[in-house]
Amino acid sequence: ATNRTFPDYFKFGIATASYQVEGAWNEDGKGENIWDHLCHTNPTFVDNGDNGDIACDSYHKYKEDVGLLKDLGVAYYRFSLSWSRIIPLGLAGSPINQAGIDYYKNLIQELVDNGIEPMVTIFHWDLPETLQEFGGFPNPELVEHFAYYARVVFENFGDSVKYWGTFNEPLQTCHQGYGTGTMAPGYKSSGLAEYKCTHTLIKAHARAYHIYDEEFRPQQQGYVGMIPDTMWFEPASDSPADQEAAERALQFNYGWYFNAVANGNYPSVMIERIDERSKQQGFETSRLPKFTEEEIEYIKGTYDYVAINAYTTAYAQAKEETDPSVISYESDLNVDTFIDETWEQSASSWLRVVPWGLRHLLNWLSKTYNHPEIFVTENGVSDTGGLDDDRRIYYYQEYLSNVLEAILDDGVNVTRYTAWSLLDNFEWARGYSEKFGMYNVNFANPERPRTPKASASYYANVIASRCLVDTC
Ligand code: GCO
Repeated sequence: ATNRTFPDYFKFGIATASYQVEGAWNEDGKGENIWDHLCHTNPTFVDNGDNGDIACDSYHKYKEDVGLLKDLGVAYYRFSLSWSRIIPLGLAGSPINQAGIDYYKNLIQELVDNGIEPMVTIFHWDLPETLQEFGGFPNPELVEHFAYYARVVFENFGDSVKYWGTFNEPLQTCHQGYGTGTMAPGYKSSGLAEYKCTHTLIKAHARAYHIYDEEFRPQQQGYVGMIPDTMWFEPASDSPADQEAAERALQFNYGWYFNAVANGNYPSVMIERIDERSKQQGFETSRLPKFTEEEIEYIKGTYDYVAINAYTTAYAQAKEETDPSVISYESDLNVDTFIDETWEQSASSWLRVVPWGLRHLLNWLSKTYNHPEIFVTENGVSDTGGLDDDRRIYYYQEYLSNVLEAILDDGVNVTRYTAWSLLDNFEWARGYSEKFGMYNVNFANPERPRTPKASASYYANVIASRCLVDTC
């Protein structure tokens, strides 16, 4: 790792998400969400039949969590709001749950009192179940429901919250939620419903951005963005075909969302390929929905910062065109990916440790979106447990070193870094088996005690010294 130091303006934070840590799934008027529903009705979906009913119990232990944040010395805490805790039915115009509002007001106040800035994700996957019964994100009416929710949260929390993220990893919401069916609501419709999902979601994002702009920004003076994710795709060779394949993979993963936010529309490579394949498949209109000119104008530029959740890397290689009879997102993209077996494996099948990938990705973002301010909104690694998490320390040290090199050597304007995660927590379909926390949580104990791992003191040191090694 480099022995240079992070600039003074650079901020370190750490993240969690409502369903993964809060618990209290049916307390104080909270409505059911799609993860509650999935865990309760289909327990084999999640490893060990785990669920988020209690999770880390952060709903009751938020003061203790803020104490841990204080120990780390982070500048900010990125957490998400549970839609159905605030609006139990999720529907526009439906009742607001004051106890839910109060919970987040208390958490925010506790943060502010401790000098920690709240950075709030409005939606991190826990859609109110009622909205799923209306079809979920593939239903365009969700734009209105989300707009109602966004207005409620800006109104209630916007005096203290200056950094907002509308949607966390929308790729996973749409691709895994409605494409592969590997995340709630577990709906499988690859190459079909997932495109409709994204269409709604982008309009909902733009709507929330404009609501903020028009009704809240003048007094609240904050920043609103979307929080998409991608892995880095490294061309398998320097052949033009492999380079194109890698770029196409980035566009289908990140550009699907952020090209829309930045430029108002899907990446042209997606439009061309999906239009063409849809035609070959006999569809009357493309499987990729179209934005009108007016919508393009409305969506374009709806961000105040560029965010990236990134964990890992794969090689991307060109491949023969897939038979047009196959309708799927994967064949619309049509890229082979593979990894280097020597890359260290984490406890998550999809996560190999490839520190240089993050530097390449930050450079790609900077170049592709015109040298914006960039926040790393998630980065971290899983293991199977234990307090001596030296591989996690190694991960943070090397990934942060690449962030610093991107800043100092490549001139990329990265101003924030957010570790995932504060606590071991509910890792979606993997339940509690994959641990991402800097603090261990004993899930066998109803008190859910937290214990710092070695990585917590490493990160606290980095934050205090702005340095990754002993010798800055
Ligand atoms: C996200 C992430 C987190 C995961 C983390 C490790 O959507 O922000 O999926 O919720 O826990 O990425 O997989």
